[in-house]
Amino acid sequence: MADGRPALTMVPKTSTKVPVVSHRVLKTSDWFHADGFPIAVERRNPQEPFPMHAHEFSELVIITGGSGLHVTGGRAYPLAAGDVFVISGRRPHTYAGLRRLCLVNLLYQADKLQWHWADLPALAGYHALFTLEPAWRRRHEFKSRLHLQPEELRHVLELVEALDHELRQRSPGFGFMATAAFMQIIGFLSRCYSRSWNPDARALLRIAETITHLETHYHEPVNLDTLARIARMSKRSLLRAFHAATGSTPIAYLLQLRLNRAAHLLRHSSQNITEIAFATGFNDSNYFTRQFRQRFGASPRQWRQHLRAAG
Ligand code: RM4
Ligand code: NI
Repeated sequence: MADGRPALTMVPKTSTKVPVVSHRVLKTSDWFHADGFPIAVERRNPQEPFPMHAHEFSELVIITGGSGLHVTGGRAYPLAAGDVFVISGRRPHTYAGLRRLCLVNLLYQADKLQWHWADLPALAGYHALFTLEPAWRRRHEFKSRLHLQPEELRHVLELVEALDHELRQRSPGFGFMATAAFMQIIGFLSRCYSRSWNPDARALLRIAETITHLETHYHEPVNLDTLARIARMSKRSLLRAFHAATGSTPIAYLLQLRLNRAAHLLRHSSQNITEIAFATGFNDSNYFTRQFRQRFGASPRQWRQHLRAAG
């Protein structure tokens, strides 16, 4: 185990326990082009043994063939062609039991990409794929991962090829085209997730639907009864599930959304502070100002003045 790989040779049907080993952290500067563009494609045909690691960036993995185990959080999960999952940088992971496991890694720097855009947050599969499944991987034993049908896999690989082509050419406009291709991949995979029929994925989608409800109704009063009805759960179970998945309560999540939206309007609109408070679902502008100060360390007025002064 000198290289950090657990000694596993058998491929079991469900997850198995494996020892937790130390890991290194892959650096953004080693894996992305020197021009700083925040998306890279790495194909592994096949994946060679690679020690336990985490990254400064995130990784979307598409399994294209062969078999092996995804090892993370002290567990090992069997992989097959069509499996798709997200590894946010901080989680140590590796592969084991490799039998010509082939995959595509889409490496991306989430903080540099403006992809949380247009109506993507209204797509339940997006929250399930990028937030909920990674958070619930262990609890759901990886059973809620996205699994593509063969024609879906074929299609996404075509999109990956278009992305890869732009990144190889790097001709003027490549950043625009590659970002567009990446967004198509994200949108397509999120829709595939929304169509999942497996019960564990459906369970995550019900929580994801409460998130999309918050994302699209933040400017209206939202109550827990409505969310519980959407999730088809008791309020108690919803609170527990929501917290396990997002680390927050629906109300705190909503407040966060409203404040972020308000910060955006302070910057990009000419509406006054009371108008912005109402437009983002606050019905009391004093309460809004208090919450805003707590979150951003400045009052809405100071925040706006500061941004204007900074140009
Ligand atoms: C490795 C392996 C890792 C990935 C790096 C970029 O071969 O697939 O998971 O993070 O490539
Ligand atoms: Ni990795």
